[in-house]
Amino acid sequence: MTSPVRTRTKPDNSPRNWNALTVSECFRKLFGTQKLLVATHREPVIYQPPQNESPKRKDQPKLRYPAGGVSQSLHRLLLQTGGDWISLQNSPGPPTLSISLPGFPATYILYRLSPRDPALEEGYQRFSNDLLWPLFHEEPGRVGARPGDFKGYEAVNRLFAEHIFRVVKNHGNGVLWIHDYQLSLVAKELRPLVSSPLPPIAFFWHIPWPRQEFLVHLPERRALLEGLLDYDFLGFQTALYRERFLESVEREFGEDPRISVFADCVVKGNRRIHVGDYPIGVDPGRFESLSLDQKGQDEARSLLCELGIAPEEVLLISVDRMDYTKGFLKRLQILESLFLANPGRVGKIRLLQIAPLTRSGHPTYQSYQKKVREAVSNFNERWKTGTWFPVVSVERTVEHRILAPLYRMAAGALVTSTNDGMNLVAKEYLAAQKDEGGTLFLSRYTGAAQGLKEAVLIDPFDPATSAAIIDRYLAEPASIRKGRNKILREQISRNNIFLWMGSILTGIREAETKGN
Ligand code: ADQ
Repeated sequence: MTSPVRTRTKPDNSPRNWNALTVSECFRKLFGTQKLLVATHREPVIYQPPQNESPKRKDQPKLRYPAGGVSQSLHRLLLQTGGDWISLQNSPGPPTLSISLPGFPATYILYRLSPRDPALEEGYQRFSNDLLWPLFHEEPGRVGARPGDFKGYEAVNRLFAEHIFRVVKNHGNGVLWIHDYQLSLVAKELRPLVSSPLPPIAFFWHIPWPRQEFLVHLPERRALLEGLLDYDFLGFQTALYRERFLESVEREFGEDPRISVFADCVVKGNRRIHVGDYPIGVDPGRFESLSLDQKGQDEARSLLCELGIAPEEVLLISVDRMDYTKGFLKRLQILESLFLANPGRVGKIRLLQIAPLTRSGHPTYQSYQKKVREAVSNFNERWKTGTWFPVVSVERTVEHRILAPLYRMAAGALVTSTNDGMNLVAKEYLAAQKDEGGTLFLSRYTGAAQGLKEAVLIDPFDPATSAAIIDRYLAEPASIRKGRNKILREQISRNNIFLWMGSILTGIREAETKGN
């Protein structure tokens, strides 16, 4: 097996400034009138059945859109290009929905899968969320899967593959784009079903790729890696994760003469699998204009008032699902260190923590969420003065039109993840800082920190130093903070979600050409 030095040059991803339109033009140029097929674990819409079913007045069902930035950008791409989307069904309604929006030229079909066997689905969920999620975030202590769960994981991946097979047969899609750790075996399950050549199958891994000493805790690691090598194109968030993945392939298949690892690909027999890093971004223009919208600002101010936060208080904001990888307890330790080191901050600086519950039917999450609530309540008890207390928690999703002005009003954003594939909140916060000097305090263990070199980095495992950094940088002159934001905002403007999509679509086409 060869193992050359893995240096690679980035392709020239012209045009320089990508936007929604250039991505759909890029798609047309590369794939003509062929359709895109996207597969994700979760759906891009939330279906609300009609409220009123009386024979006289029949309401229409409504579609709401979840807050996640990635699924909404892919959703808008499909509304431009047309295509198909396959997910597990997360809300009521029919098994197929035709999705269109005023102002968009195309319609796409959403296929909503429901595994027939609940035991297999439970195994799939456990393998994904109790094994892959903790191990790939390097938290082996939280692993809770059971032997046999892999069967469920394979079965649900097969269900996706069977459905994709039927759609591709009917629609002749030009490219298949599968997402994230729940669906790593779809290509492997799909290939045996098809005798004619398949369109290129791309896969994006949204979470970190761990160090080998954590991967070895996964008994099914070879099956997982083999599954990934059945894709034609593999994308990771950062060069570090790409490099670790290539190293895992070398370690696991070092003796296999059919497999060679190169800087930007793995060759397996007569197949070439492109492996690249494509840091995901946000739609900065959207966040900037939402942050400046008068109505949204008024609603954000009312929310602060409702929560008892006065306009003159220094506000720190954190926005994340209440997941253990987001470092909620470490965040409190940092605040504790801040108050101990600088008691003058008590009564003057507040943390607004917007933290919708996630996976809350799950015992690990139930106990983590209980712990976070207790820790916040004890912390508030310890540091309250009169009616003032330091941490305000909102355990629900806040719409982006209110969230963006809140980002703008906050003097700082605290991102305390102990491990995070990218972290889009960091980039959303910067996008909302037009002419503002709000400081992003970014955990060094995020993919975002690997790209945003000028950001103020903190270490959630070192609360005292992180607190000192926060204390110091909040006191910086506005001109310095604004100067830093200018540089960071230029970076997130260039490396936006559209560049991510455009680079991947271009990369898929290039990989296909090289592979033939
Ligand atoms: P997540 O772990 O979900 O994503 P993140 O990247 O921070 O994390 O994205 C969260 C998205 O949800 C953001 O768009 C944010 O605005 C939104 N969101 C979170 N809480 C919200 C709230 N209370 N109200 C409204 N919106 C809220 C996974 C990986 C990440 C990777 C992304 C994308 O774990 O590392 O960055 O995929 O690849």
